[in-house]
Amino acid sequence: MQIKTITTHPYNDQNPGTSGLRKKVKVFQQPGYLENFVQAIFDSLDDLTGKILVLGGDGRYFNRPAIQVIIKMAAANGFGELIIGQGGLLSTPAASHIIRKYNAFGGLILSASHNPGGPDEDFGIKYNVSNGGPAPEKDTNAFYQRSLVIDSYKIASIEDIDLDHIGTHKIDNLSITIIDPVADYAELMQSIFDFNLLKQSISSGYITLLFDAMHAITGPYAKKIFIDILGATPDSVINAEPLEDFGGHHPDPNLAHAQELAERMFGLAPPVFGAASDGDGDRNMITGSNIFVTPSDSLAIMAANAHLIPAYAKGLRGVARSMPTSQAVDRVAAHYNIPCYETPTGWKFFGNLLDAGKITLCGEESFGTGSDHVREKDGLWAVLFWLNLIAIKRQSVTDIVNEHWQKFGRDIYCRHDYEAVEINIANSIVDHLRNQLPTLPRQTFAEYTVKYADEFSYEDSIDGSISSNQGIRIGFENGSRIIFRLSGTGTVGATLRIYLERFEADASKHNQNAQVALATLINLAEQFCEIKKRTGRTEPNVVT
Ligand code: VG1
Ligand code: CO
Repeated sequence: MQIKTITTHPYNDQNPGTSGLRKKVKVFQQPGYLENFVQAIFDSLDDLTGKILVLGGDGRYFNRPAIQVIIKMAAANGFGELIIGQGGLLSTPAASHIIRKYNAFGGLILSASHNPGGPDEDFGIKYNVSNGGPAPEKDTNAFYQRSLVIDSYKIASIEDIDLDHIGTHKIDNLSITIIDPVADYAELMQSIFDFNLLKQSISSGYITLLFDAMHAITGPYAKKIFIDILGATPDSVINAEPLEDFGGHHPDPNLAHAQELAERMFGLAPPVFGAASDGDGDRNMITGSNIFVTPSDSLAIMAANAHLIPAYAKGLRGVARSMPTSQAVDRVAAHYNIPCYETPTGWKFFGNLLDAGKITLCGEESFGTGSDHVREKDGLWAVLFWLNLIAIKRQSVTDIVNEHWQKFGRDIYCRHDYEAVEINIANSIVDHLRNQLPTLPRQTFAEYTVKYADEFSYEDSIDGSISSNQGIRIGFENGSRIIFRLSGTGTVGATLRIYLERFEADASKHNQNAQVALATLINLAEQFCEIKKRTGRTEPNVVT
């Protein structure tokens, strides 16, 4: 195999965010842009000679040409084996599983997750390490530092590989295997959940379900698992064909973007259960007939009922949530007397806790839940978890949620996103918030007295690493919180996220609309951050 060394010049913007490097496709199409970042990753890794690399993406525009480039670069850099999903496809949780199952050195996942796709939209790439999880911050920092000084990359002169047929190609000492992207994952799911019970519940008509794959990666996985294996009717999975532009939509599973699903679940004669997943298959939205389950509640409910699921029958070792996620799961952990960890936003912070066996279940408010079965959040796993719960408890989604609130109280929660804010204004908002932090404690606003006001900093209990500036927190004496963070996954301007929560113990007040119940906190948040005043906007772009 002939290997070429190509001279390149560094780009100064290849700093990975919350989950890999995400940029507009046009940015990735600049000469050497993708190659530089991939070479920066390879240069930063310990000896990769002869090792296994897993490769796949969510099928968005630029997925295929990027995979061909990465194959040639992985060949030139000395990997021994490449495992690639057929068609260049792998969901993020499936990639995590395949890295673990085949003892790979790592994997490259091509995705910008819930961001839109197409020639004028977003692309992304992230590296996962040998535990199957996203590279920790020390690695992503190393990739960035390397990208700033890179002056050449290596690429092999080989033909494009046929990605569409399963099989193995041998080129000198390199073997490239194209695998079925779904099979290993479907097998893993069958080892976790009670598939016989699920089959019965679905075939008897007790559970009717609707899954919206949003024209993203989960289509083939959902068809295989729900229709082929579990026997659901073919119309149970909608928007199942992965499209390079996701049909022109945001593959973001929330009530705003999963519109078709929302209309059915809140329309006439809705199915018992409805769910959606995002671009790369790691997020989940859970709904039932006329009910939407807030992701923070979903995490808490899963934790409270996990012992009913075969794989978790022995109980949970501990749980973790990202800092802005509501404290609902903390109450469950306290009830079962298991540890509850609070980490910064992003799945990479759960990896060490999972590896050390300190937690079994973890999640984020951003529609992400997962367990120690892989090292990524996992959309279809969460859907199967809920289906299994409904089948065992023989209760509707509404009853499961209400029963949980009655037992634990309700953490009323919502998130407001202000997208594409001009960077200077966003920074001025953060500075303004920071400046107020020292003076806020002990001040009272309506019925809220500030208990603490700070910037979240996290010390990893396993490796001692410290991650600072992970969001501004204002906590009140009654347990309520307002949190402000700038997103690390956007590609246009800055996105300010405002997270609001308030605990309600009184069951007679549990069925309130969250926006109404949180109105005082929403006004307080504006008083603190002045986003409306400073941008002239009247409302957030997305409310979840
Ligand atoms: C967002 C979410 C975060 C999640 C991340 C990656 O990050 O808030 O909880 O881990 O996306 O998810 P940010 O920095 O924009 O708030 V995914 O499904 O986009 O890979
Ligand atoms: Co995702």
